[in-house]
Amino acid sequence: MHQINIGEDLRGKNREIAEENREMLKKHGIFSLNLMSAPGAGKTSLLVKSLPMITDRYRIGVIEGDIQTTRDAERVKKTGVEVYQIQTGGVCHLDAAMIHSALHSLDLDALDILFIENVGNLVCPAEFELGVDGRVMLMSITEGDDKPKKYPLMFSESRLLVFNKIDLLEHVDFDLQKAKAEAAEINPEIEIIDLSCRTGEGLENWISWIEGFYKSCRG
Ligand SMILES: Nc1nc2c(ncn2[C@@H]2O[C@H](COP(=O)(O)OP(=O)(O)O)[C@@H](O)[C@H]2O)c(=O)[nH]1
Ligand SMILES: [Mg+2]
Repeated sequence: MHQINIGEDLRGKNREIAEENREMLKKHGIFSLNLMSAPGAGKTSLLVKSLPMITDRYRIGVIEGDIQTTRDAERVKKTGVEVYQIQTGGVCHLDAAMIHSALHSLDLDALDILFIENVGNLVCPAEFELGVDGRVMLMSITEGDDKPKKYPLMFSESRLLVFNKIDLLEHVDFDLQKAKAEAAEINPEIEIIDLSCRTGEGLENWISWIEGFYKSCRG
């Protein structure tokens, strides 16, 4: 019996469009990162805090993915960077086609770095390639140190794991070493940064990581 695997078909089509995005970004010399996390881990906070630290050196664009509202886009716009909002209307992740139409709306010749804030969700965003240089995952220490093994795909697909909200460590039962060990078991290559958007601790490391990776991708 002939069966069509809709999931595989969808992901195959997505991968093709992701490759077109990759080519388009490469052609314009744009370095790009896909930020993923559960809702509330601090993706928008990280952008708002760190973009002003690099806008003197790079021309930045941000694609904001949300199910509803333009709230995050409005927060990020205040930093003065170019922001494009995607409202998925219920879809729990960004896909390559959504990014493709965003790329056609942005002035790509005017950008050096593109950040994509994915929809807050620990599962679906990891399944859809967008065509970027790297994926970054944020996990806040209020989410529980058992999450890496419960949601392994996002950990295995990410190049960098940012543990955010470390200012709250003394208030929650979160074993940072245990969470790091689990993440490293899933993905031995993963790089890790401890950070607090609230106190600013770790922001310099995040900026150095971006610049190091940027240079390795774009010379
Ligand atoms: N205590 C603390 N709160 C944070 C930190 N980073 C973000 N938050 C708060 O967490 C909430 C969700 O942050 P947001 O950036 O909107 O998360 P997003 O949904 O991943 O974009 C907001 O109320 C932030 O002020 C942090 O490092 N420490
Ligand atoms: Mg957000």
